[in-house]
Amino acid sequence: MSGGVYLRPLGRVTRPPGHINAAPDKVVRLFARDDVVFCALELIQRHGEGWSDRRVLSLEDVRGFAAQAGSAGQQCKAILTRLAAARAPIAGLNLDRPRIMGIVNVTPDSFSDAGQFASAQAAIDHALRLEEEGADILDIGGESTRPGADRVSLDEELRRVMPVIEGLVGRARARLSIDTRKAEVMRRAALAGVHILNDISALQHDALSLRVAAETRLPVVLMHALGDPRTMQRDPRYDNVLLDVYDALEARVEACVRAGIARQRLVVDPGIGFGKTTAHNLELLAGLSLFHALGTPVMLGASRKSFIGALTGAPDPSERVPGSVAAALSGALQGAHILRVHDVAATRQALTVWEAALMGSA
Ligand code: 9MG
Repeated sequence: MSGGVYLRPLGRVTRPPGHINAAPDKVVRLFARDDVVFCALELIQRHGEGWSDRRVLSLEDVRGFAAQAGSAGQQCKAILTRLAAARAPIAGLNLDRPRIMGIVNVTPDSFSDAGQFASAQAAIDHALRLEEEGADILDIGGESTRPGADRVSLDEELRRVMPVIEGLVGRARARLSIDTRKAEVMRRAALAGVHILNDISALQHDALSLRVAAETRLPVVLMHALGDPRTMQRDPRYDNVLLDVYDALEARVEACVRAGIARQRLVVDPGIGFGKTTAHNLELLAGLSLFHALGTPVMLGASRKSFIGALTGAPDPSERVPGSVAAALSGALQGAHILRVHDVAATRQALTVWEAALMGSA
C-alpha cells in the first residue's frame, strides 16, 4: 500500500494518574485514560514499496499536520481521534490495567501421558491454577499453532476443547476464550458459554467465520499471521514489517465492521512468531504502540516463543520464562491491554512491581 500515514505514540510519561501537569496540546493521552500518556508521536509516511519517512513530532505539530487539506491530513486526524477514544470493556473486563490471558493448550503434547478424560481434567485443573495465579482470561485451544504443526480435524478439535469449556463454565471466574480458526468450533464454544473468540487467522481461515463471529456477538481477537502454521516460517518477507502488519490488521478490522462486528468488540494482535523472523518480531515489539492507532485494544503474545530462544540461547521453551516476562513488560510499557502468557504468576508479580516502580506508588 502506498500513500499511507501512520502515527506511533512515543515516550511514555510515567507519573501516577492525576499527577501529569501538562497542557492538553503538549501530551498524547491514549484511550481517554490519565495514566497512559505519551509525550511525542512518530509520524510515518509511506510513499511507496519499501520507502517511508519517519519524523518525531510534538502533538502540537501533528495537529498542525492534521489540519492540512488533503488525504494525509485527513488520515492523520482520523488516527488522532482513534488514539484518544476510550476502549470499551472486553467481555465485561475494564481495560484500565494490563489484563493477563493464561494459555490452556489442550493438545496431545500438553498433557502427553494422560488419556482423553484425564487430559480434559488436567486442562481444567491447569486452567483453575492459572486463574488462582491471577489470570483474567483463560484461552483454551485444541489445535497446535506452533511452526510446522499439522492441522486437526473439526471432530478432534471439538473432542479436545468442549469438555474443558464445559468443565470451566460456571466454575471459573475468569473470562473464557476459545482459540480456534474454525467457525463451527467458535459457534459451539459460544453456545457452551465462552466469552471471547481468539483467531490466529483473523477470521480468514474458514469462510464462515466472519458470519458466525458476528452472530455470536462476542469480542474477537484478530491476530496477524503470514501464511499457515505448517509453512509460515519458510522465509517470511515484508516491505516494512510494522507497516505491513498494521495495514493487514486495519483491513481485517474494516472487514469485520462491514460484516457487522462492532469495532468495540475487536482486539488486534500483531502475531509475534507467526510468519516472522526474529528481526521482524523485534521490530513489532519495538513499534507495538503503533497498533493503538487502529482504535481497538491491543493484545501481545510473546510468551516462550522461539525468538526468545534465539536471543538468549534457551532451546527449551520452559527455560524462556524470564525472557517472556521481559517481553510482556515491554508490551505493557507501550500500553498493551492484554498479555497472552503461559507463566501467569511470574507475569502478575512482574507487572505489580513494574507498575509500582513506574508510578512511584503501590
Ligand atoms: C493461539 N495463539 C498462539 N500465539 C498467539 C498470539 O501471539 N496471539 C494470539 N491472539 N493467539 C495466539
